Amino acid sequence: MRLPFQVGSSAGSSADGPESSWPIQLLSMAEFSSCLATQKCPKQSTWLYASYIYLDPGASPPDPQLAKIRERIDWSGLGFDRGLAACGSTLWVGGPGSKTNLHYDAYGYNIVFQVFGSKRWTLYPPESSHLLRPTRLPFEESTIFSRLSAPASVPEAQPHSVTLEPGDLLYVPRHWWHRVESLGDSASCSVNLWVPLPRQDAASRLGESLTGLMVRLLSSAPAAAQLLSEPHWRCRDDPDAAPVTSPPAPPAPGRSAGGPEERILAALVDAACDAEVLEVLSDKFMLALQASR
Ligand SMILES: O=C(O)CCC(=O)C(=O)O
Repeated sequence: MRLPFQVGSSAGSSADGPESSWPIQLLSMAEFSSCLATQKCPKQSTWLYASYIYLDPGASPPDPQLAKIRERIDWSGLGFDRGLAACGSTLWVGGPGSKTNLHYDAYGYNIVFQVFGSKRWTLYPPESSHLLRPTRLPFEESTIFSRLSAPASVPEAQPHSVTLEPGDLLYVPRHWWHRVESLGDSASCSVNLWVPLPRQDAASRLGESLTGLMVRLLSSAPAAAQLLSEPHWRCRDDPDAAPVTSPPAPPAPGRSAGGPEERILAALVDAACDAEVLEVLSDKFMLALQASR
């Protein structure tokens, strides 16, 4: 079995933003261990992280070794159905310095078990959201990243820090922001379980569906090209901007924007995905739906 390891840079880079897209290297566990042991690959200034490895057999082609890991996961001591919970678990295996940028998960709550190595979790309450500047681009249905590359510079966001050691269990309440980094010189491994809260999450799921719909509509070539060729889309603070002469190629959903038209489209999608806009849209959508019955 080979797992997709992100190869990140400890020194930070342009990819170290809210929507990091580190190169991926497929490695077996033996290759990963030997990389860490020899420090040849990666070099010391980089880190390796196999993150978000879903153990749900339906999420990826069935893998006998992942199935073996799944069989050994047992959350029943916490009252969860053994089989169901194991299928909903996710595996995280990283080398020294590996990390996950600041984000919150849109649904449910989270339980994390530290298997080996240690990790520092920095958590912020949902009330600090306005300080942490959520971004919705690229659109991803359940992980909402922060635009901040240095959240430590916002102490008023009330960070809570905890270090997980092997055998520790962490409960992450719904909508709490978190940033996670591996500590020390050895590898770390944790397993987590996102527990759905269907009643509380119903409104978020509707909002997310509408966001997805808007992103797809706005990113669909003819509609976006037509819309963005209108002169009023040119930035107000850039009156001399060259007119749009040819229909712009819209960015693929989930891609960062490049040229001016893509930036306008990106800003438009971002604005449309704003929580307040979505709340109004969800309410109006439900009313319209009821009226149409
Ligand atoms: O362990 C990590 O690096 C991140 C885990 C995480 O974001 C989560 O469990 O929601």
